[in-house]
Amino acid sequence: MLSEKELEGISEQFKKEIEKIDSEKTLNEIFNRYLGKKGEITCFFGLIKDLPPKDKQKFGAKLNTLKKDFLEILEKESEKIKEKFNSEKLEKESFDVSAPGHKITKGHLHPVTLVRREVEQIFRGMGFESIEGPEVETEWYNFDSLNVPKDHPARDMWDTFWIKDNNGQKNLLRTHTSPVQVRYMEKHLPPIKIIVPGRAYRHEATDASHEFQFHQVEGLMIDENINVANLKAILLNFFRKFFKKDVEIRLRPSFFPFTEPSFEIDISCMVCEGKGCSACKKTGWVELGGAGIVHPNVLKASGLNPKLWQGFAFGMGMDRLVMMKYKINHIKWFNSSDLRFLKQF
Ligand code: FA5
Repeated sequence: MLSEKELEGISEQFKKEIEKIDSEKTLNEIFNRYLGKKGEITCFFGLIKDLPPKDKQKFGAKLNTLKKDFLEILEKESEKIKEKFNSEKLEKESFDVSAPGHKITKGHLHPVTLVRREVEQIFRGMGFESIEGPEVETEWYNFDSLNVPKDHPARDMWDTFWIKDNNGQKNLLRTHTSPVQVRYMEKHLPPIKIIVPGRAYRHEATDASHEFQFHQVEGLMIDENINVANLKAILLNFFRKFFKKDVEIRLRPSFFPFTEPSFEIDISCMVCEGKGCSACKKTGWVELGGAGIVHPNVLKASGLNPKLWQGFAFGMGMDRLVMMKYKINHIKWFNSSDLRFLKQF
């Protein structure tokens, strides 16, 4: 039965219980007991409808005031609990503001990235632009456009990761950076002076100088009269700047379907200064990449007239450049994530 006496009783009882609050848990219990879904005040609201009309408004107002007072009191108690909790936490966590802080260790660039940036900088100084191309390549760009038709034995030089066909096109992880030559020449008229640093992939048995995933830097220079002497001058200038030494280079006759004539680029061994050691297999020379004069068929496949334009291309192993520069004896270190190795750069 809803009466003034009843409400006064509840109010008294509430005030006594408030004194017992010492935690979030007891606070919630008291809230539920009075104001929760089945709390006493909530139930009283449900009784108003049975009162005679003259009492309805009176008790309704009283109950609302009571509810508001209860909520305010509980709110204040909640604040007190939070303050108590925070000051206890601070006491436990007190720290010495004068103690030296922990130094945050900084990451740094991978040696291959360092070398890539240096290579780009040196070539930029000679007027070459640095270009990128896709690592997932089509059969056309990786082989056919480079004068390597289907069933040509030269394809066997590159053990290949074929991946899913797309729109009837055979796709692969590019085996070298040379496809970017054609991609670039299709869209740009000579004079052309670009380098293309990037990853290449081959399904390869790995050893000290071979990985299945490695880096190359391609070079391409096309104009009216570019010849092997220009190639040699550019390479020599590059190597001398890169190794900061008087490096010798040797162009050894070789074969690539996309260049004619073709060469292997050798440099005098950096480890023994050309005298002969284990790194150069006692020859005094180390092979760094391939090069040559761009084959007329490649110019045609790119939409350029070979009667008007000619030039050279080269493709060097970037990992090999890093190995020579820092005298690293195995290519496996580059992807090993071994901090003992990486921290040296
Ligand atoms: C090529 O890839 C030609 N595209 C190079 C070229 C470009 C010739 C333009 C003519 C004109 P080759 O397969 O020889 O050629 O690779 C070139 C260089 O890449 C090698 O000399 C070597 O330094 C590096 N290389 C090749 N395979 C690997 C490998 N598995 N791991 C690390 N480096 C490699």
